[in-house]
Amino acid sequence: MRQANGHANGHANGHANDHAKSNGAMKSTAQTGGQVAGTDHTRWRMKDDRGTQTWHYLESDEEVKAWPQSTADKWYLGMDTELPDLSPAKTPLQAIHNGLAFYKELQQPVGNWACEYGGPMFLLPGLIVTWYVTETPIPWHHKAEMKRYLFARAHPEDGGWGLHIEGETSVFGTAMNYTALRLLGVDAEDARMQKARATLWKLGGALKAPHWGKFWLAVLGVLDWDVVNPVPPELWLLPNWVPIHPWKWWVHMRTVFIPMGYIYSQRWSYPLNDLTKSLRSELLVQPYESITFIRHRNDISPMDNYHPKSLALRILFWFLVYIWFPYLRPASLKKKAEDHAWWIIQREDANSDFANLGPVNGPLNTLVSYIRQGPESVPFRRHLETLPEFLWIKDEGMLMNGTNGVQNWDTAYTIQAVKHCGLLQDPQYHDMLHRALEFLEDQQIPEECRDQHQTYRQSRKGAWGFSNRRQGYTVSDCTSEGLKAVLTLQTLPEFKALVPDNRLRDAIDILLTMQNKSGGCASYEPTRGSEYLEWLNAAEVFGRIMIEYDYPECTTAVITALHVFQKYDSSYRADEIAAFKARALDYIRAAQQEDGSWYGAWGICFTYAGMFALESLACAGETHANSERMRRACQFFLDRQMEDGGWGETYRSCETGVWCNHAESQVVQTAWVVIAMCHAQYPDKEPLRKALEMVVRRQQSNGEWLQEAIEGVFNKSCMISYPNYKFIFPIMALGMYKERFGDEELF
Ligand code: LAN
Repeated sequence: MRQANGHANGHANGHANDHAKSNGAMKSTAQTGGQVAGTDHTRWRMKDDRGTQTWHYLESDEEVKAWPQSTADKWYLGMDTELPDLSPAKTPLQAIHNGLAFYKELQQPVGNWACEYGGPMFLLPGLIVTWYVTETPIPWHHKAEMKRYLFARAHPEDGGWGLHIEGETSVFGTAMNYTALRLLGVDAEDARMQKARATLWKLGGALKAPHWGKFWLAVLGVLDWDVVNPVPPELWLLPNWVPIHPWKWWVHMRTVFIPMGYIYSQRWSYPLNDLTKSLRSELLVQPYESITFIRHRNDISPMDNYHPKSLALRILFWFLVYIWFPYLRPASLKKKAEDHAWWIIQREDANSDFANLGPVNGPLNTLVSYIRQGPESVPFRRHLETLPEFLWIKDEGMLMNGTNGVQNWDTAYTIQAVKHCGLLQDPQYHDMLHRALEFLEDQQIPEECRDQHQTYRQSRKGAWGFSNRRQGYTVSDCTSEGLKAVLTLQTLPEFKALVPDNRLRDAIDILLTMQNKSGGCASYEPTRGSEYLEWLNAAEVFGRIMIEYDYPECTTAVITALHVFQKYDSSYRADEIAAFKARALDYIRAAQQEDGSWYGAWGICFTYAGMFALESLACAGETHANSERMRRACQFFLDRQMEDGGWGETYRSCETGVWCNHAESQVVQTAWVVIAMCHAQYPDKEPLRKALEMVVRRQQSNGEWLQEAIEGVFNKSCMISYPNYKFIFPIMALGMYKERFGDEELF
């Protein structure tokens, strides 16, 4: 397997033990091959204001003095955390305490855990193009660190970039990141740029980019709009019953489609200047003037073509390009469609306080506000203020996160990890847990969206989202994990009941809306459209994006949340809850594959989904002893256990749907399997002991674990990092093993 970088996931966070003691910036610059001047990493601070996270660079010594760098900041930046060495762990409990001693120091004062959420390599360029075309100045320190990051993440051999940090070089990755570096001021004759360019040319140049790449380059004025397949905003004007109406699409697709449609409809481009003119010759293999752009709409490099466009979509595009736009579309309809798109955008901005659903529609909405209302307008200004919430800095430089953080998700999971260790009532963790509870209380979404139905939004009052309350999107499993975490803590005498019953019930009301006919649950909403909509998937680089699907992960979260709630309050909507659970469990059973496994959509891959599915089955009383399903699932894992006791699969499992062994076992995936087997009440201690021996041997003397391969995924083809998983899941696995087999020495 080729990797985009010398190391799997950067040594993103961690390696306190072998880390240079002094200035993080100097160390990282050396690590990444030098040449790009960085900033002084001792001057970066992360501010967490009720879950709104932003990075600040302190330029004066006074500021530095007044705002000391936290341990968490140092860890994010890959600097020495200076946390002490602890007595070496031999038993699960010792390893848990050591792990928590470190991890607890990473908690933010407001109660949540934070971390880098990088991996995708197509996000930062969208932001940089948006800043460039709106002539937004970029602070020098951001610029410097973004350059460092992009160079650090270039492929060591061919100098290009992939779709994500571990992916193979693609036209999308290379054309976009090359462009981003040029917009950040890097010279075209820089040796690394020459190398990247040669690679891009070998792949056929920017004409071979997928749809989203062509779109951004058209915005920049480097490609002609004719090369971009249509994004017709008038689809929003169709009656709701039409099967392809965008309200039925997966929420990420439709919220990206709205501003893209607006910009496409306007064919808005930045006026040509020397730089963009030069980019035309740098990114294209043939002279710009000689190209008939309209003929290259469907040109795409094989490296980028994960989901080739269907014949139906190509015919639809042909009709739109050659008939609809030139001959049929009345100007009044264009205006109506654009006005409507703008109206929805304004609602999305208002309902998320400009945080926006994600890092793609955030910059796009910014650009629409600029086009529509100008550089001085309030919406545009507000967008500029919130966009930095997507930025993150680490040892390698500055990147754009996949969301505006992981706040609720990692915090809810942390509480549950401690629960599985039986340590919720241990006074040394009281303060940490209390603050985590306070955070979750504060982040439950208190009200419905404005114009909820006209904007096709799912209910959200009582929900938790993945990141923070401001972003404001219900997620089925985030609501479930939030609810479980809250109930787990506040039903203990040591904690106050911060979330009152009516709000717990609101969360249940939300969950009860989330079930599909199949019994399964999807991510943000129940599935709205038919799977045939995948024929309209124009993004090429992603799979299964057009609609919501059933996920064993999300379904399990809901099942277990309902289960926990039933024990707490057996009267509220009891029959509906029971029926929901029964149907959801049937879905989980049906989703098991022949070989005993489940395919994971949000973590890599079978190890991740297996952990959830077995928790569901355990909830229904199935065990290794009484269930053939459980036995098959355990056997699937046993057959794949590695020499050293661990498990490891690569991201190729997600792309191909077939288990792909990693060259090395992975701490996080090993923990997932141990958790799964504990849920199954697997009777034989030995394979699990051996697995945890490996996990504990990899624990550092200060209690932390180091970053290994990337953990998460979305849309089958794009990987994303979950750096806190290396604490949460080993701790949870050690806890569950200890509860089951006792606290004897592991080795
Ligand atoms: C996420 C992150 C969290 C994730 C879980 C909660 C883990 C999952 O169980 C449900 C789905 C969800 C909420 C999820 C959906 C897709 C996201 C938002 C992401 C993987 C993070 C980034 C990704 C988003 C789509 C990235 C932007 C790219 C586009 C193609 C629009």
